[in-house]
Amino acid sequence: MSVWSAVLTRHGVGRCCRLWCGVSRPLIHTRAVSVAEPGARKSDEDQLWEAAAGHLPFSRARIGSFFQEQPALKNPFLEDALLRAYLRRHLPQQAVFLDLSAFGECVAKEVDTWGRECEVNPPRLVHFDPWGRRVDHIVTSAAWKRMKDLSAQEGLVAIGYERSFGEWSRVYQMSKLYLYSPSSGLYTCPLAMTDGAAKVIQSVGVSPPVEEAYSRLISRQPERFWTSGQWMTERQGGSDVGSGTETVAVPQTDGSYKLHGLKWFTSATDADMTLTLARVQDRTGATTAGSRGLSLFYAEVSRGEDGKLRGIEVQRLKDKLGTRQMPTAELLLDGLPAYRLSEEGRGVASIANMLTITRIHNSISAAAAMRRILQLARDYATRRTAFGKLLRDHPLHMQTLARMEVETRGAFLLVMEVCRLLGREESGLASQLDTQLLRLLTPVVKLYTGKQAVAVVSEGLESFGGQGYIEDTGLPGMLRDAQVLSIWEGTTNVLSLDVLRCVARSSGMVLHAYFTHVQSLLAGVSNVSSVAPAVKAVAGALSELEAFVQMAAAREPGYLELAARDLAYSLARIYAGALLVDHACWKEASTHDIHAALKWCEQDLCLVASKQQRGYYESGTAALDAALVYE
Ligand code: MFK
Repeated sequence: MSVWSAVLTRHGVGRCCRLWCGVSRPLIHTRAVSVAEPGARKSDEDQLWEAAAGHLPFSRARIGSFFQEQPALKNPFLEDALLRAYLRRHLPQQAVFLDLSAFGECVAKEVDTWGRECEVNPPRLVHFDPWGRRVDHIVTSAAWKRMKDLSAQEGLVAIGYERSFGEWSRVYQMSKLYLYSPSSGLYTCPLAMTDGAAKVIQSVGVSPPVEEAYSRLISRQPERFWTSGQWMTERQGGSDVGSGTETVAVPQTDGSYKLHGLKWFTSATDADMTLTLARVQDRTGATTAGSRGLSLFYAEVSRGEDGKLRGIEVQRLKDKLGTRQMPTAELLLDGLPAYRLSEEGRGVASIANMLTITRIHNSISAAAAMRRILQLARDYATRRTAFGKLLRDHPLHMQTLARMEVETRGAFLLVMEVCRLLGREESGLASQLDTQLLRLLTPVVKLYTGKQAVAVVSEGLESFGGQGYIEDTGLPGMLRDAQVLSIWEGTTNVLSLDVLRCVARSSGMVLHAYFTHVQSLLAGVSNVSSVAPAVKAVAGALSELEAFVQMAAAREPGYLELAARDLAYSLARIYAGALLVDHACWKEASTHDIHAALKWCEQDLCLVASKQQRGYYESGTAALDAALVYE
């Protein structure tokens, strides 16, 4: 019998405890800390208690000797075999590898801590100064400000405009953002809008009054660098911008405008400038309704000599599920000085360039969130023991992580494909097919990766057990932040309808580009036996998709609308399958690449075909769905 059980038996501690609280919990710690009189001889009993305490795992003075090692964030570039392989294949320049490797080290060693600081020290709004004057000051953390300087120094926007790597410059820029995003404290949100604003200005022409702003948006000098907001959503319109925008633009004699309206979601509201939409008033005060009445405006966010924001009142900061690191505000525009950038009535078409960029950034953040939770989970699996062995030695745990890995790989290759196409378009190398693919894939990739990120990050939290649910590990915030990815910049359904719209507007040419490109990817790998089942699956799904599209084109308009979401998913899964197979057949591909391609292609790649066969999109189903919801 051990000293411990001898003591318990002798004092009947277990029994006493059972009577007291209903469970067998030794109360010996209450005894072990009793303090003897100084100099007094210890009784036999005390000595026995002390001896026993030496063997105890818990006491009031000790909390046990086991502490779980936490998951370590290592250099995310060196930890990412797929990213490095992708770059070795397409952009093997040493400068890129050196930069990403050094940046990855900086992210793991330093930036990640700043990101955490942004989370625990979120922005707050100070409405009044101590003497009652309205100041509307959004106070942000020191870490948030450091993120701005870092973004400039690292060229996180600039790289896309310097184009030092030609058509691959966007891939380089987005690779860097991919490493940065999960540690950035959501600073990638203002960077997305900054990049989008630079793109819009470039497309409408870099001339006064935005010449200076443009040079600041793409600057690498922290003291010059500006960020931009994108104030599009109003109380009536987040998705339906055309009918929901109430803001009016009142012409001034000098050719500028003053804006009056209420912007409901303005993210990264501490930006230096913004692009926004408004309706120009004519002399009678009338405006044009709908999308065609909207124009695009540029405005600087500045303060007058009285310290007050010019033409802006910050109503309140939003109380959000996640992305709390970043200020999102409701703004009253009360005579905000602005310049019109688009032709009158061409606001939506002009801001669409910004949407393309922010949706690609969104997709990068989605793929990055998946990659990051996996990196942490796989590290943790080498540190955590359960049931006598490390988590990495439990086959079911490894199966779960492997499934997450396959999802992440598909997302990564899809996003990089869009970045590749964007880079080709911007460097003047895009064929018509490339341009059409870019238009179609941008909403597809955004909606698909946004949803995948929530699922993968949620699954990832489970691999930490209860710790995945504990705030100060930083893990729950990853799930909260992932949830915005399927909402911000277009929800899943809005983007699914955007897919239909671009198919219709191009008279089907975007789909023609899609089929042509997937077929060319498959043709390049048709003789590779190791991926033959995957090639067969993608080719089969592609044929099903083609047949579905032809059939659906002849159906009533509502038919395709009901199929829109499944169609977008099918487009994403088939394209990702083709990319995974293509990557698995690259000369330096590993057996893991082959395994990933095969696994991906085992799922239902063409959802629309299987659901159409079950009558999901027939006209009666809409009424049945509505009746089911409102029963
Ligand atoms: C990260 C922190 C987040 C914090 C919390 C935030 C919570 C969420 C806050 C938000 O509200 S985020 C904003 C969400 N809203 C959106 O993303 C907008 C969604 N709506 C759309 O995407 C609509 O499709 C859109 C407003 C762009 C267009 O609708 P319309 O008014 O019906 O316009 P229309 O007639 O389809 O297109 C007008 C022109 O734009 C056409 O050009 P043309 O006149 O030359 O033919 C279109 O081709 C062009 N266009 C439209 N969408 C395009 C596009 N061009 C390229 N790409 C596109 N995606």
